[in-house]
Amino acid sequence: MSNSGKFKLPNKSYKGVIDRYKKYLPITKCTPIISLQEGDTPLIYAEKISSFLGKNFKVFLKYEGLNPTGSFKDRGMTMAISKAKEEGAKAVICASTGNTSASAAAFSAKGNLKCIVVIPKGAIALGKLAQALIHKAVVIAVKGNFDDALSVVREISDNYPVKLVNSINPYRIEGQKTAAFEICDYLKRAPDFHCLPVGNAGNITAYWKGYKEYYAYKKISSLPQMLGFQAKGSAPIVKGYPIAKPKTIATAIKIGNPASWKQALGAKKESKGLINAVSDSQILAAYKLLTEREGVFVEPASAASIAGLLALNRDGFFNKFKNNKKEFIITCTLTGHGLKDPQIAIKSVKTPPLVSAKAEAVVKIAKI
Ligand code: AN7
Repeated sequence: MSNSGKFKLPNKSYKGVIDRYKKYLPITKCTPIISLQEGDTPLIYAEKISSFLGKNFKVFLKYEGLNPTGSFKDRGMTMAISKAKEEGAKAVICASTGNTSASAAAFSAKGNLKCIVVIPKGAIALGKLAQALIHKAVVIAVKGNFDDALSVVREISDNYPVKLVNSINPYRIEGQKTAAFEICDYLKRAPDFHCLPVGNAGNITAYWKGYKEYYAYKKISSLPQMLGFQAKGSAPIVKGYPIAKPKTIATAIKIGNPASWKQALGAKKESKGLINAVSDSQILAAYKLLTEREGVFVEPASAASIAGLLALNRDGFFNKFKNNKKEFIITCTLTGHGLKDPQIAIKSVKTPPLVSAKAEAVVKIAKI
């Protein structure tokens, strides 16, 4: 819908998730579509990880780090910002562990909205903070954690003319469900299992909604079991009570009282799935496995999908499906790009050696 002057966009070019899936989304002819051509992310076959599980397993990585702001949040944000524009909003607000704020800031820039971002002090990965700031959001840190920040923005949006664009906003969930559609369109069936990290629990809610809708539309004939993973120090859903002081190196999912807690439990129960916890060291091991063996760079929270999958495999969860004639498809959402958190990447590797600028010095160290 953008005004591109005399230049006509080619008709068949990709225009983002709202344009592709408008039939399944609550938009009207009057909705101004604010898009950065988000979505249409690759589903990468993970050869090494598949081999860990066994011959009749195929593991695919839904690489959401390739969205325009580097995370899955863009799918929901195009909907939330477009609907905010339709409703005449002038400003939006969110609390964030980083990715929501980066996405809200970018889509607000595109849609000419003021964007206010409330973040927990000192708990945002560097790349995400840079994004919110460079897109000119008003960024405010609070002395508290994500859950405190979320209650502040809820109160503000209840009392002032600013639209809340956290995943409590139902349009966020609507946009995010398109990831499930893409997976089914690509595979031409539903996966048997779907693994993903769980923080505020919006994404597991959205995927499950997407799969159920595609099933209702007869686009797929089965539903996956949803396998969600929280970080051990921030695992309220696993423990069954809110965590006052959540802890984990995966700052994106450092959340003690998820807004979509009930919906996440619904997805788990209806899909006969589970929500488990993985330790920081399991997350880091999966993070390294993805980068070193699969060539895919994600942020730590995203690696929780793979950490959880490998832990389930080790514990025998998949044993009853092994050596079966049927082929099992497992999809894992990799929610954010590795460049979001360069500090953790640098911390988890050795500092490169410094040698004189001579061929023999490099050859010696590189063992050529
Ligand atoms: C990379 O940006 O909550 O369970 O404020 O950034 O839908 O919350 C981010 C969450 C997983 C968890 N992976 O998804 C925020 C925020 C990454 C994330 C999650 C987030 P939800």
